[in-house]
Amino acid sequence: MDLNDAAKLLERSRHVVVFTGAGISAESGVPTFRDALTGLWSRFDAQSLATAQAFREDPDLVWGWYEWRRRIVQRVHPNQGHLAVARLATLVPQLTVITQNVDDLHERAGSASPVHLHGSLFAPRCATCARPAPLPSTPDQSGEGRRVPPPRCAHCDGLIRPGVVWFGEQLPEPALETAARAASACDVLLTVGTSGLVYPAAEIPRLAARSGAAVLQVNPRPTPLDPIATVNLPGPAAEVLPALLT
Ligand code: BJW
Ligand code: ZN
Repeated sequence: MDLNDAAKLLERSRHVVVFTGAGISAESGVPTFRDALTGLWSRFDAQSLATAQAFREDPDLVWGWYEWRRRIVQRVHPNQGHLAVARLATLVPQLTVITQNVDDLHERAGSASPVHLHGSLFAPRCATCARPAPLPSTPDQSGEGRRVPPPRCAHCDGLIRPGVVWFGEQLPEPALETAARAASACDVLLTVGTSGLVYPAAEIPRLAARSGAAVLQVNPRPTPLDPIATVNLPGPAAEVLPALLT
């Protein structure tokens, strides 16, 4: 099967799930996690930044790191990959966008309500009482590796934490449920720019494959999802996705 066959599959499908990871935002200038030279985990230690324990031990370091990443996302723009995903919604009867990304580039490209499995950089909440908190309106104090003290909760004075899902934390139940339901009901799942290493999210394309859906994978590099993919479309998302829709 090649790009043309994959395009035909998409065209004829009734319910498409698009499952995205950091790779779809790479060409916008948002760093991925696991790419060898440019990935965040090649320069930063996940255990000291992306766990609840890290936040308890050094809230200023963790909050500062997420502020730095939020400011990067605010400065960049959706790319042709995000735009193609938004356009796909107008070409098939039903489309569900499921993203592991904590950026808002799908929304800004015009995808109505992507399911965020790993939360968002733009939805901070209280670490104590869990109430949502406003984004800081202070001028940008962030910078790579710079400590920034987190704001305090207006209700209970607890520390405000980033609204993302850290290692060892449960994924938001409604998001995971919606994703699992869509994956088991779709006829095509298009996985884009994910290493497929992080669970339970990586179960989503596997679930679709077990339920009989065709799995189309867009990624410049091999991933553990290669064996379940009906077709692998190697290349950057901002090139392959528009080509798939023409
Ligand atoms: C391009 C491109 C271009 C480049 N175009 N492509 C089973 C087995 C082993 C371990 C576990 C397991 N089940 C659970 C675990 C533990 C853990 C886990 O999965 N660990 C593995 C890493 C080993 N999972 C968890 O801890 C999860 N929680 C949990 O299991 O809770 C259980 C529980 C139960 C009951 C009570 C309490 C708990 C939570 C996982 C949360 C993950 N969080 C992060 C950070 C979010 C916050 C933040 O942003 O800082 O989410 S980690 C990071 O990885 C982030 C991403 O969403 C996630 C996935 O990464 P993604 O998107 O795939 O990016 P990369 O960088 O890995 O890959 C990029 C890809 O793009 C590459 O393939 C490139 O080739 C490609 N690419 N340029 C297209 N231009
Ligand atoms: Zn609170």
